[in-house]
Amino acid sequence: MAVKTSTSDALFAKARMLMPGGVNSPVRAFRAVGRAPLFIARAQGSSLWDVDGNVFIDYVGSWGPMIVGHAHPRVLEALVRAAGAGTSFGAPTELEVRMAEMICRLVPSIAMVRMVNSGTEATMSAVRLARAYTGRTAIIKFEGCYHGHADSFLIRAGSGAMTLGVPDSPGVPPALAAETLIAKFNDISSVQELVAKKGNTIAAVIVEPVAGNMGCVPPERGFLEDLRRLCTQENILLIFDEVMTGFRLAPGGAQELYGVTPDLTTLGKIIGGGLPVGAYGGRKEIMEMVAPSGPMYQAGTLSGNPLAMTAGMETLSLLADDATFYQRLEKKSERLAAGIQEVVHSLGLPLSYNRVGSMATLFFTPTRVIDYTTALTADARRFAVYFREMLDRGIYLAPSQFEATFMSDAHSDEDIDRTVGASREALRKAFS
Ligand code: KE4
Repeated sequence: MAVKTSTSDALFAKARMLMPGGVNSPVRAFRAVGRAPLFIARAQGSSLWDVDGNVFIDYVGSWGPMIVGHAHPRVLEALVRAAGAGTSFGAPTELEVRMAEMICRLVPSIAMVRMVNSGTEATMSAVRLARAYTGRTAIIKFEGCYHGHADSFLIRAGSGAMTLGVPDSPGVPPALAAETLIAKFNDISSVQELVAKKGNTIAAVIVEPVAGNMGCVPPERGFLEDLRRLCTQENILLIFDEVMTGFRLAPGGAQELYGVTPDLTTLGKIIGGGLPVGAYGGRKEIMEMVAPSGPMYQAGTLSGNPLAMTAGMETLSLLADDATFYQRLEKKSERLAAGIQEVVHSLGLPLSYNRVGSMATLFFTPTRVIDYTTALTADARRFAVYFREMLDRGIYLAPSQFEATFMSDAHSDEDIDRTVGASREALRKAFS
């Protein structure tokens, strides 16, 4: 039964007059799933309530940050306490020292870190730093990977750009776009070819170690190791964009899970516990190039904001200080994966499922999705039917075939079993 959404619809009509597409980030507009977006009133644990009073089990989790669940009491308490002391000073605080200590402890490849306000700021700054450190100008990214909306990344980008079919954005100067070389995810020979042609102009390779922005696409065995070896031998910096995977796949992120060490790491999402935070960091001799200790300039009025540091540190301590956190998350994620795959198998449907830890995607293609090309074989229209049918059954998925869904510690077995039951009915509808 379709959810009642008259209040959301009225708000959306007003929003469209005031904000491009009625949203502050494109993928929220539900353009790819053929219905208007829901306006959210509040969230708690694994649940979202929209402004019409409908309640949903949430698998977006603000696109990754809400790994401990929405409105966690410890995070809220800490935030209230911090806000009472003031919301921003534009001056150093002890909180930033403690956050930096925590990041360097959890991610050993980060010997020095700079806090910023978004994942885009983190990746944009990391690329500028790589260019400054190497004196080179070109970068390699992978088609279908998304590193935020800085000019250099909007070439064959994933996430909303891929969802809306605009992987290359207008407004990016051709001269700058030419400095972004495109390789194929999971295809080391495509990287070797670029290095053979342009090796001594390439400052960095930036990669999502587990791609989450063309849907969830794991690295094939040896891919990350080959990238590491190639970058080392060519004096190219390897940047792991762990904005999505950081603190999600393990306390030390994908680099801990796969045992591959990048030169620089970018972080976001979970590190802010739902408040705007990003970070970039790595080897000291690289990071000391960043102003004011070095000549590479990067700054931010609200970088290291005390409220964002508080929410982030409280969230990180809930992960890092809980010996069974990641086992619990894996059990929940495996329960959902097994349930969905059993439904797909019992209905004999031509779908494939990718999962790494608590990030996963059900692809509407029988093809095993290993890169942008295979991701594009998915039937996004049929996915849209599935999305709408799940929404009508109280399950809030990522509104795009080319995004990952996220499990949190707040999801119960009952939530998961309800999701599996709803997927059986929704898949029947999508294939009827
Ligand atoms: P932000 O600037 O949106 O904080 O982070 C950009 C970014 C960088 N790197 C990776 C691997 C990312 O996944 C992201 C942002 N992810 C998307 C969702 N796939 C954000 C959602 C949105 O654009 O609204």
